[in-house]
Amino acid sequence: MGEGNAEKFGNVQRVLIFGWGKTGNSLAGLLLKLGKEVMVTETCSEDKFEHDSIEYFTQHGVLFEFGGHTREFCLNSGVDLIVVSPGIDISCGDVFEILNKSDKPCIGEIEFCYNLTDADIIAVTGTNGKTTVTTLIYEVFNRYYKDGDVYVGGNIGVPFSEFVLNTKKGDVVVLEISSFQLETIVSFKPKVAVLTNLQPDHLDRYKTCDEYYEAKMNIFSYQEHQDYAVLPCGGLSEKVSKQLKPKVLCFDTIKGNNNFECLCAVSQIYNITREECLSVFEGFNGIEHRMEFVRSVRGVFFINDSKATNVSATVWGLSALASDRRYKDSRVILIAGGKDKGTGYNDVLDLLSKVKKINLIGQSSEKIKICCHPYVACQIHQTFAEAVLQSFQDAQPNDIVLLSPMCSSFDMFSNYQERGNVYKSIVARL
Ligand code: UMA
Repeated sequence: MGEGNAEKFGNVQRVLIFGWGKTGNSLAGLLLKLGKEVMVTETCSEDKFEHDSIEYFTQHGVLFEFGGHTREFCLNSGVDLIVVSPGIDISCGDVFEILNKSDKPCIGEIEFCYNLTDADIIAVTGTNGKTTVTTLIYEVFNRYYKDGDVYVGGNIGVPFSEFVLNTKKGDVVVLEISSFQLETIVSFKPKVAVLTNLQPDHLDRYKTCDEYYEAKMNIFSYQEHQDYAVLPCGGLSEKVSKQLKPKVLCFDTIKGNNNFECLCAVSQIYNITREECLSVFEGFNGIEHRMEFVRSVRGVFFINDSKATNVSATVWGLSALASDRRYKDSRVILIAGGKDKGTGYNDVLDLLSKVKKINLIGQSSEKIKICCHPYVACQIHQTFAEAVLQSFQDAQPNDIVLLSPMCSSFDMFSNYQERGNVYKSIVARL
C-alpha cells in the first residue's frame, strides 16, 4: 500500500456496508485491517449466509442487520461513510430512500480501494469480452511485466478489497469493471481504461440504453491527459474520442481477433510487444463458462456458455460456431432463458439458421418463445435438468448442445458460474 494512503480515510471511523455478498465480505475484512468500525445491512435473512463467517466478523465487532435495510440502523448509528455492493440499485426502493436521507458520502468498493493503492490500474469494461480481455491482459503482464507485481480482480470474481493492501507503486492491477461498479465512482482514475464494446444490456436495472452506456463511459470520466483510453476502432471511438481527456488508442475490430487486438493495444503502452502477446494468446484455452467445450457424448458436443447473460453474447457465440470449420455440418440445440434483462431477443433471429431447436428455462422462457417460435421449434421446461436431457434427445451425432442463455441466472441460480457448473455436472453424468 502506498505511503499515507491509509490516512486517506483518516477521518472515517465507522463504515456502513450495504450487501453481504462477496464484496461486502471482503470489504469488511479490509476495513477491520484498517482499524475501522464496521456495520453491515443486508436484505436477506441471516440463515442464507455462512454462519462461521458471520460469527467471525461479529467477534471482531462488526454489527449486522439482516432481513432488510432500516432507517434506524442505517441513519442513527453515527456512520461516516457508506459503501454499497455493486448488485444493489441505489436509485430505487429502501436503499434510495435511506441514501437520500443520509448526509454521509456513499461510494462503491472500487472507489474505496482505488484510494488505497499507488499501483497502476488497467480497468476493463464493455458489454461482452471483458472477462476474456481482463484475463489475457493479466496473463501477458504476469509473464512480461518486470517492474512490479501484477494482480487481477473486480467483477471477474475477486473483489479489489481482497488484495489492495498488498499492492505498491510499480505494480499493475488489472480490474474487470461492470457498469454497476462505475455508477458509484467519484474519482476512480485508471491509468488505462478499456472499453471492449457497447451493446444493449442490463435493461432490468437501467431505464434506457443511454443510461447504461453513460454508466459504462464513466470509466473515462476522471482520466487525465497522461492516461490512456483503449476503444474499438470505428463508430464508437469516432463518436467519443474528441470528448475524452486521455490519449486514445483504437484496436482493429475487422481483421483478426478483437480480444487479441485489444490486448496488443493495452500491452504496447507498457512496451510489451505483439509477439509477446501472441505467445500468450496462442496458448490461451479460453475461460470457464465462455464457449467452454465440456465433452462429447455419442457424437454430440456439449458447450457451456453460461456467461452469455445477454443476447449479444449469444449472438457472438453462435457466430463463432457458424464460422468454426470443426462444426461446419453441425446444428445447434440451444438451451436459453433465465432472468429477463429487458433488451428483447430479436438480435438472435439472424443466427437461427444454425439452430435446430431452443429448449427454454426460467422466467424469460415465454418471452423468448414468442420471439423465436415462428422461426425455430421452442419448448419450455420446468427444470434445468429436463432442458439438458431433452436437448441431448433432440441432438443427432455431430450436433452441438449449447447452453447460452441470453439472460442472467438469478431466477434459478446464485450466479452464472453455478448455472455453468450445474450444466457441466449434468453433462458429466450422461
Ligand atoms: N442486497 C441487499 N440489498 C439490495 C440488493 C441486494 O442487501 O437492495 C444484497 C443481496 O441479498 C446479496 C448482496 O447484496 O447478499 C449481493 O451483492 P452483489 O450483488 O453486489 O454481489 P457480490 O457477491 O458482492 O458480487 C459482486 C458482483 N455482482 C454483481 O454485480 C451483481 C460480482 O459480479 C463480482 O464478481 C463481485 O462483486 C466481486 O467484485 C458478478 C456479476 O454478475 C459476476 N456481475 C454482473 C455481470 O457481469 O453482468 C455485473
